[in-house]
Amino acid sequence: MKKNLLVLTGAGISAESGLQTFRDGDGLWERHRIEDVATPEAWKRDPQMVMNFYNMRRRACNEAKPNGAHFGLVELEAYFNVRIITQNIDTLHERAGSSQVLHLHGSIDKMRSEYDDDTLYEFDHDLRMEERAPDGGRFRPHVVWFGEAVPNIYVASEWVQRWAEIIVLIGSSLAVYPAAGLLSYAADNIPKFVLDKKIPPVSAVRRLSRIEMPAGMGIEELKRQLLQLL
Ligand code: BV8
Repeated sequence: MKKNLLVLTGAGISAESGLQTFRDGDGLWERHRIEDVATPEAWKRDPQMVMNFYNMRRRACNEAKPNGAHFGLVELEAYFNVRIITQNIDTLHERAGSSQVLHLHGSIDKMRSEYDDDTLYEFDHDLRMEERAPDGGRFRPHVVWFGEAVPNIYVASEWVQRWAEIIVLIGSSLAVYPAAGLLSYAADNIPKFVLDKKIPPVSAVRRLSRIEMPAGMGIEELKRQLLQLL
């Protein structure tokens, strides 16, 4: 019987695919703080600027390729039931072949009408201001902006508290809530691993193994340690 392995990922797992993380550099884009660009207020104030930001992100995501860390998680599906909860809006986990991926903060390949949160449209090209959804609403990226609720946090918390038998955190600074709080819901007695170029503040987490390496290289060490649990 395969054990349930839950993997929480952040921008760091996509860094070696060439995608900018939020913390590397100075967290700025065109001299704006990301928190000031990725908000409903920014969208109301200057929709063109916000659209340019997401068109730039979508082009970068489309050009990026999954890296060894993404593929390593796919390989683990032979030994574990693997579910991934990602904060990333890129779809590199899916493109690598992972079969169960939950996007906490949405995904860059989808749009929705400003009038309807539930109908999603696949989008792989630059959005132009004059484009409208069939219901006449302006298109907006299907991502969770700062200040917006995180609808998938409830499912994510269930997976952490009720489903996970092993938890792995890869490439997140644990700076953004409520995503950052997920690890704290995990049962004390289950084994946990953190793989990061620079281990984030996780001192309060019990039964934690630290692998302080870039994800593309550290994934092999992570797999070695996980397979010892079989
Ligand atoms: C909400 C989608 C309420 C958009 C994103 C004060 C205190 C606490 C909380 C708050 C506060 N003020 C405001 C808040 C709440 C706010 C928040 O947490 N703000 C932060 C800035 C303090 N949160 C929210 O607003 C959330 N909503 O609270 O709603 C509510 C409830 C009901 C009704 C209405 C409202 C919504 C937050 C979601 C925002 N959207 N993304 C987009 O992407 O454009 S967040 C975005 O930033 C990501 O999704 C991710 O979550 C976060 C970045 O974090 P990481 O992924 O960890 O990346 P980071 O760059 O930080 O770190 C990279 C890591 O990788 C590092 O550890 C680094 O060492 C490592 N690394 C780098 N290279 C490598 C590597 N590791 C391995 N290998 C490498 N090669």
